Amino acid sequence: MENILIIGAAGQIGSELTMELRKQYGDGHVFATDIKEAPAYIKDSGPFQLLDVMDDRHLIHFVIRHKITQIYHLAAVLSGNAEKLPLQAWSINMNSLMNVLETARMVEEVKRVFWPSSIAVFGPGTPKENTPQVTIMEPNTVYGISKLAGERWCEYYFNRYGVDVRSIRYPGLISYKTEPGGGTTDYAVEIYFEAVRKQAYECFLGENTRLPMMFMPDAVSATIALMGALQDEIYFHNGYNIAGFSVTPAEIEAEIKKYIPGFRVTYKPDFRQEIADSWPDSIDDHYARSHNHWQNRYGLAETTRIMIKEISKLAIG
Ligand code: AKB
Repeated sequence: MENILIIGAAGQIGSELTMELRKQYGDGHVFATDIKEAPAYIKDSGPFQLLDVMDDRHLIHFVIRHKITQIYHLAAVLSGNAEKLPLQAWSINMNSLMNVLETARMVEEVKRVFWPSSIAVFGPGTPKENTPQVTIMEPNTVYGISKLAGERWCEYYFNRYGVDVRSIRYPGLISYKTEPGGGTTDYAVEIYFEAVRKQAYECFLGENTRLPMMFMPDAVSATIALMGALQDEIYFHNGYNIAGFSVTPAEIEAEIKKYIPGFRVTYKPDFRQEIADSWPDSIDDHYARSHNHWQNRYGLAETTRIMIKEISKLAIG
């Protein structure tokens, strides 16, 4: 029997992953935690508790008390916010990961750990098109440096202590249930909400900034496929490249205009433009597809159709 701990369950990925894992493992076996309150659907469908992953003693007690067998550690300071407070972001991103890895090393019942990496591990020197799994990695953002260091630690804990930690280099994630906060790819969520709410959006990236993106159901299925794979199918314990579609703000704008013809976007790049310019345009993910038996389902057109439909429902209430 599996007992699963989700750290960061109130966040963009956590809120959707928690619900999917509850379907698969049973509501009572998926323990949602966060430092902030979670949405009602998380609290009403299974156990939820406030937990600060920076508090290592509380974390280990929680894991022992609830006989946790798998940990999903999803809490992080994203790229834009990390540039505003570099030392705090470094401390939170690294120390929280170390607390989770140490807990998994010490508590024998913990069999598997998931920790999200990001396309931010790549840098200006990385090939931009179809970025390979193994390539030059010289990130120049605090967030990217913390993700690359985290990848190295994950692999170290696997090689040295046998902690079965698995990871995905998420692209920008597009979703309507919980909005992200503090990331560079956040524009690709905001643009849909503002299109429905105000028919206007001021974009903080330039119109031709191409970045890899993915619709949340694909990210959730990739994560579950990776965590369900047999141990000898997992070759990379640092982080798998995964790809959905590659898109610019202007292309999303054009797609949204098919539903909201009066939608207007103005482009006013800020400090996040430089971050976006250092990341890949598109990703080669053939290892994730063959090792984890996973395939993405959503492109820009289908993502846009669903985003507009679901956000319109939310707007009506
Ligand atoms: C961010 O923009 O910081 C994140 C990411 C790509 O990891 N969404």
